[in-house]
Amino acid sequence: MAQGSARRAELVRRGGKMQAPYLVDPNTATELYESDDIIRYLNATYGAGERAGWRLPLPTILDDVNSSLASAVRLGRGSRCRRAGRRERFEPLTLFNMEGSPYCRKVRETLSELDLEYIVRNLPKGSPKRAALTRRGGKMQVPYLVDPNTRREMYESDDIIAYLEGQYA
Ligand SMILES: N[C@@H](CCC(=O)N[C@@H](CS)C(=O)NCC(=O)O)C(=O)O
Repeated sequence: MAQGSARRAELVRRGGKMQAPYLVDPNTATELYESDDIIRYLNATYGAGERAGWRLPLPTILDDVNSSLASAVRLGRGSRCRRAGRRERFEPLTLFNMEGSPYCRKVRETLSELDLEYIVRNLPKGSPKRAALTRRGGKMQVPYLVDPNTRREMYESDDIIAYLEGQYA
C-alpha cells in the first residue's frame, strides 16, 4: 500500500477512501477503517474479553507519535513504491514475522517498496505457531521468507533483502 502502489485504487473502490489501516474480516463480513476501532473490534471478537498486549495509561495519540518518530528515524523507508505494477503469474510470498523486530521491519519495508504481495505469519513469543517454523526451517528465527514462485526459503534479513532486490527490483 506504499505511495504509487496499484493496490491503493483497490482500497478506494472497496472502502471509499485511501486510508490505512483498513481491516477486512471475512469470518464476520466486517470491514473497517480507524486503528482504534480495529483494535477494539479485534479485542472484542478474538480477545475473549482481554485487551491484547500491555499499554501505558497514556492517551492513544502518544502511541501514534512514538510510532511516527520510529518511521521518521527510518527516513520513511517502505512508504513509497520503487517498482509498482502487476506481475504476471505471481504467487504471494510468505513472511514469518515478529512485529517489533528491527530485522523483520527492514524486510517489510523492502516488500512494500517493491509492491510485493505477501502473507504475514506472526510469531510473537509464546505463540504455539512457532513450532511450525522450527520444523520448516530448522530453527526459530525471524524473519524467514518463503517464495513459492522460485521455491526459495531463507533466514537472515540481509540475505532476504538481497534476494528480493535481485529477483523483483
Ligand atoms: N541476523 C538475523 C537476526 C534475526 C533475529 O535476531 N531475530 C530475532 C527477533 S529480532 C529472533 O528471531 N529471535 C528468536 C525468538 O524471538 O525466539 C537477521 O538479520 O535476520
